[in-house]
Amino acid sequence: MKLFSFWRSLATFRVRIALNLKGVSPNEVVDVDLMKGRQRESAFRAVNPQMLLPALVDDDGTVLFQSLAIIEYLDEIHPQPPLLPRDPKARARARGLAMIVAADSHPLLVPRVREYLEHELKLDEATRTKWIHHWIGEALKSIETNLAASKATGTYCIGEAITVADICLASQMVGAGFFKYDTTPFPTARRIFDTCMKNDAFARAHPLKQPGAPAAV
Ligand SMILES: N[C@@H](CCC(=O)N[C@@H](CS)C(=O)NCC(=O)O)C(=O)O
Repeated sequence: MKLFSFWRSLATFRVRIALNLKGVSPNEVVDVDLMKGRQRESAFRAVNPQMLLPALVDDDGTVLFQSLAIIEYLDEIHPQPPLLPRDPKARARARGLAMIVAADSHPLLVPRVREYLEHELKLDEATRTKWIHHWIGEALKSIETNLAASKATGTYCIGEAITVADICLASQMVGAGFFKYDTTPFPTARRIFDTCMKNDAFARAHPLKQPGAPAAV
């Protein structure tokens, strides 16, 4: 397996957590520097025409893209420990919480969007930060309200087992930190995030633990 990755990529962080939880190590990690725009160069465009990280190339050459699709694939080929609950309603809940992050919040913050705001719409830095904080906050408010109100919430987003919802929550919280967004109004999300980050699979996957990462953002 070959993982196309960049230290700062939150979507790749999600996949790294899943790989670690499953005890799978890619044979090769290929660095694609998003800060230098390497995702748009032909070498990576040939791997993922969407020009987004992560991409995971399986041993037979199949290219997988989109973090949630990759995580579900890993869950299917390495069923233990499961990353989705068995119960259909709990499964839908785990996917729903995950998608608040991966489908509705994170895509609004990524380099291509930030660059569009800056270079095409000519928004100044303060306005761009306002945009980023708005969408981080919208997701965290809905996640916090949802988690705090649900009997399903336990040590983790869904009871006592780590699911894809916790993986996505971790990426949201780390992203909030990168963009200096205050998460103190979200105690349930913070509690679950803190618990997750004590797990070695999460801790080792942290963006700042990856090759090329700075000591702090
Ligand atoms: N929905 C995608 C998001 C992928 C994505 O936007 N990745 C970012 C890094 S976290 C990226 O490669 N951005 C490059 C760009 O915006 O040009 C997923 O979950 O995999």
